[in-house]
Amino acid sequence: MPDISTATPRIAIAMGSDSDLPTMAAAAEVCDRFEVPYTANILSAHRTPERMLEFAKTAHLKGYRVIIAGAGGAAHLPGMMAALTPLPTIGVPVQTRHLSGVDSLYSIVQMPRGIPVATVAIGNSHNAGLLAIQILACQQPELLEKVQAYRAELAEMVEGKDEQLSQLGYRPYLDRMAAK
Ligand code: RP5
Repeated sequence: MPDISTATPRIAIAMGSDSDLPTMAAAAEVCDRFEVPYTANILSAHRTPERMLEFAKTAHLKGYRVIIAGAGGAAHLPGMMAALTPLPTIGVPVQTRHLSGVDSLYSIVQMPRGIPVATVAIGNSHNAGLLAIQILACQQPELLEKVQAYRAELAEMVEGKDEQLSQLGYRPYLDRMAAK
């Protein structure tokens, strides 16, 4: 595995609070898997607006190519960062206790014309990570190959499950799933 610790981070993972970290960790895991350097920061649109502004305004100058921003509730972070950066911004609606993340989803997805946030499903920072990788892969043939390999792995996994289901029948398959 190449040493990515000294490489320029290309993906910025931002979150409004450390309480978002369990959700956002999957985006970091995807970056690790694809060996793409990234940073993870807590930047609140409401509690640290100046820090968030500075980070978003200068991100492209520091070598970042994509921003992933996750937040819950009022969830202004992705939209505000998108407003401040020319980089593509991917929004992750974080699940909330009272409204299950529908509040976060609506807040993040309903951007005005001109300032897009590519919004993934509630809690799905895994897909945010993959989308960020795919954006970078447009300029990096070796990364594109890794994306293809990942897709092939997914297909193989599903085909394996299908085979098992056909062999075992649905009840034993369900029992085996419950035992896991
Ligand atoms: C948002 O408020 C954060 O993104 C988080 O999802 C939510 C709650 O934050 P904490 O009160 O847990 O710090 O700004």
